[in-house]
Amino acid sequence: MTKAEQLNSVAVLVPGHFNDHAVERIDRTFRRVNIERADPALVTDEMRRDVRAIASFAGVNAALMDALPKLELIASFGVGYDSVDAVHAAKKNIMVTNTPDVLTEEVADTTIGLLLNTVRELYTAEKWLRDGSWVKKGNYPLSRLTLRGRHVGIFGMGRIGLAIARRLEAFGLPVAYHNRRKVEGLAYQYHPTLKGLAEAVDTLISVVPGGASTEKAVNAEILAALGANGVFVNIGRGSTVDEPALAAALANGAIAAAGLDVFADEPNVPKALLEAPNTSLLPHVGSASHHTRRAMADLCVDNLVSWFSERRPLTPVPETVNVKAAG
Ligand code: A2R
Repeated sequence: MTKAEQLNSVAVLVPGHFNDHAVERIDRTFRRVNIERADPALVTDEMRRDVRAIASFAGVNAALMDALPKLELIASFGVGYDSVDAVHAAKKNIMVTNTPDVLTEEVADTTIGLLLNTVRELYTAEKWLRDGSWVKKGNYPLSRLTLRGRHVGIFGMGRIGLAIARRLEAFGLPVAYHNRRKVEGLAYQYHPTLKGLAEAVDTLISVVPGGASTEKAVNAEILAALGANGVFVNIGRGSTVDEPALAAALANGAIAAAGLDVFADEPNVPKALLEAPNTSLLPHVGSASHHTRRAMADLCVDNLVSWFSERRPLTPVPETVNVKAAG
């Protein structure tokens, strides 16, 4: 069997709708097996016998891994992989890969757009022009908030956090951050606690991964510490925020405004956030351009190719770095 024929015989499970470019590349190289959603109840005997990899946007839980005894690799599409049980995968010697770096600049760009839109009300101002209010009522009211004079705190100074910080420097804004560990050699002010960071700044940008360690970390106490002039922006994961507490803080003036690209139960957005006059809301579009999604698709499929031809991953997640390919 040639190498190409060998790869062609590898069954790759693709749950639900997937990126078109990734699907094209998988079809050219592997044998794609579709399943309506990532649900172990839908696994057939044939899948149980053949499937060696999953390529997915969606979460992969322990039960789905357990239902596929030949599974070697989960190639997750996106940098955040909190919906994949990577700890369980490591225990079962299953490799998990994600798509870091290739989306960093796009997500940082979106963050700046969302921040500006939140403080300068650009969406509402454009609606004012389009609905004829400019002609009928005159100038759009001055924005209550501004970026000028703000002090920004980044919760999650990783790859994307740093790209956001660099952009904010160009805007002339001081930056501080909170991670579990200080980043050596980085000049931005470090705060060992999220509360300490929130107290020190008036603009908080959350770009941490989802999962247990960040679950509802941005709560009523953190928002109160941010203060009445506070602006909160979330580009990381919705699970990081206590959404009812955020809605209350926006309603009672504990903070001034919020810009959100991610939500706890997507695509459902709490009514209180939808109806609040001081929110700017996006449907999880941080990395969502053709350019960047294509680069993510390529990295996702390159991980499949590397694993099944070289027996090594390109971008393993930390939990599975020690997983070794058999044979
Ligand atoms: O805590 P550290 O030293 O591991 O720093 C990471 C920080 N981080 C946290 N900070 C405070 N409390 C936590 N429980 C916590 N967990 C993680 O978040 C690190 O500086 C940052 C994540 O950076 P990277 O791993 O480089 O990820 P990247 O590419 O910036 O993407 C961040 C997230 C994704 O996971 C998606 O949820 C979203 O942005 O697209």
